[in-house]
Amino acid sequence: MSVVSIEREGEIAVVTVDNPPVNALGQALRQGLWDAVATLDADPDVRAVVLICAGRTFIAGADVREFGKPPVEPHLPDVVNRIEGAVKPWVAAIHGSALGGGFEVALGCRFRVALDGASVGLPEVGLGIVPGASGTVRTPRVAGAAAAVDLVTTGKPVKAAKAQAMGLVDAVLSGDLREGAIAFARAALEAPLSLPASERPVTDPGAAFWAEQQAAVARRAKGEAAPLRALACVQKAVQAPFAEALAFERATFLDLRGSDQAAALRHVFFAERAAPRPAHLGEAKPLPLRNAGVIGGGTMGAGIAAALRDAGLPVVLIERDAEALARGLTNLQTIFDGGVKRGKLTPEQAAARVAGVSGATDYAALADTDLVIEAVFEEIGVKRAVFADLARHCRADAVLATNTSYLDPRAIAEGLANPGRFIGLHFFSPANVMKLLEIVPTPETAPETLATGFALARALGKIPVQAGICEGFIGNRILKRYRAAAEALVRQGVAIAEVDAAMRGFGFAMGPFEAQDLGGLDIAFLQREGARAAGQDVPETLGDLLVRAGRKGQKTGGGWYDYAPGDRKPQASARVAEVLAVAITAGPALDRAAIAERLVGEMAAEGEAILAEGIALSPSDIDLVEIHGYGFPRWRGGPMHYTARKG
Ligand code: 3H9
Repeated sequence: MSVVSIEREGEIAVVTVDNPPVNALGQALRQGLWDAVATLDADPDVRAVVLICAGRTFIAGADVREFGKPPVEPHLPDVVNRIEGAVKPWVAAIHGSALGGGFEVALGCRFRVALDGASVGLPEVGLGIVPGASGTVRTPRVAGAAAAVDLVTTGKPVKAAKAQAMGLVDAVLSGDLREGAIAFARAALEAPLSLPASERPVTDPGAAFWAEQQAAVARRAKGEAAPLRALACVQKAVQAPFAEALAFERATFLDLRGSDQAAALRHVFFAERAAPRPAHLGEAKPLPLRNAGVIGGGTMGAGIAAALRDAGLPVVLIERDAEALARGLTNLQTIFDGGVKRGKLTPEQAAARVAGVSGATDYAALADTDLVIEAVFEEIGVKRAVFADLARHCRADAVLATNTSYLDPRAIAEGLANPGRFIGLHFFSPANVMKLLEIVPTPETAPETLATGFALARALGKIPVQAGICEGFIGNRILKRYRAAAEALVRQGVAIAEVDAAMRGFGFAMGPFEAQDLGGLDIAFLQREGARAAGQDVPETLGDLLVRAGRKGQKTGGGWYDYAPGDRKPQASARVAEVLAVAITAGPALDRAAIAERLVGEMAAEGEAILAEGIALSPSDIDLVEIHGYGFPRWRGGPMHYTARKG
């Protein structure tokens, strides 16, 4: 079947694009649109054309799968120009999302109408590129320079109503889009046509505006190249004739398309889309998820409960006594209050989220719960006692999950009746914000339980990654190696601040030592002490020396750095130098790039070991863990992609 079909409604032709799943602009679709212009221009009975899409969305953009290959004609900028140059005016009828090349096609149309709920945008910077088919050139001509800068440098789509207010779409429709768009086209024919986008005048906001935008975009972009290049395209579009600006945009697009950053971001794009539905789940069906229970209302438990509420699930929160329960409910309230303060929730929405949580101290409240997630203290005895209680009170088919980050889930589930329903679901703090969910089945976990873990991740909007059982699973195991490698550099004389600066330079928001100061050095210390007490041979770390000297991080006024009271700015510490002196010997000097290469190489090496042991199922899963759980810069693609590409 053709991806483009044409029907007539009197003097209006309707061109329907049907290229599942998202109507991406592959070669066949570009050709189909190209031919449709010629067909309809030649038809004397047609006076206007409605361009509409079948399926879940309007054209969602260029086909990203074609980006690694040589471009094939007709090229998209030519298709867009041809639609704009058609003798009959085209009306884009948008539902779902008109993104990237999809929105550029819509900009080639004389009019754009959108269903309420639809969105439009130019998300190309998220793929390490700039719009390549006139998005940066036509957008300022329909919506002005400031709106164009916002759209192309952030990549964030805007909803129909806002798009209309910005001038990006001409009308917002509700009800039947096809009928509404045909009626719009008929009415448009009654009035003089507006100018095509390429011929509209545009005002240059002036040098001060561009300087300000450059500073702001550079600050946000950190090491990412595309946002500043996109800004340069908009500036060119405002200051140069249309054709010259189009050529500039195209050259920038082609240059970036072959860049390391674009390859990395494409890798992440496909990894993220593949993660929620891994092929190995096969036919296993998830169990129904109508409600959930959370055991423990501490930071982690409250965060998990908030995430469940954000997804609309009613939650029962269990604590051991009334006082602890009150604290847990307060923690939840604080999370939703924060949402209101940041403008993410209305006070009514926050109230509804809180109202959907019922607190209890008696496990009997979980009698009809589909899924229970345990988030209590990391101590095996405490956790086992929780699961013994759950086994007594929950339905035999309820999924029972532990949020442990270090303990062996098999040991937690020991003796549990129906062990097929047990699974590890490792959230990252704050659990209502962080996107990563490590899903840890035991050898006895049933396929339906595993499928339910993935279904939960989809419902919560999280990125699920399956992990095998080992200490720290995927993420914390790599973190341990990363920290050890960072300490090894300090032992050979590299300054602590140099290591942190190197990793910030690489693209992390924080270096390994600053991050430990923020989170606290004591948790990992206590784990090592626990292992030592259990007879394991755990070598003394530099972190141990600091904790023993009373330096647990920012909360004690100092860790790897000193902090002035009330100030989070790390200051080099004479006391730290004194405490660590016994362990430091002078070694070869390393520049920051070499430090970052060393540490990322160590992460990738641990990733290789994890793969060889079957703890992770693919290198891209490891990349997702590092990007979504540990702040690895997305535009570097994750440690596995980065290291493989360097060869
Ligand atoms: C561009 O347009 C450049 C131009 O300026 C210049 C050109 C010259 N290509 O996300 P989902 C697949 S750059 C190929 O789960 P949803 C995706 O892999 C592009 N495939 O759906 C998945 O495949 P599978 C700018 C694509 O309903 C399936 O579609 N555009 C593309 O949750 C479903 O995806 C963008 O960046 C693509 N462009 O969300 C938009 N997009 O089923 C990217 C998706 O095999 N797309 N796939 O796993 C999206 O944001 C979402 O897909 C969308 C739907 C919001 C549209």
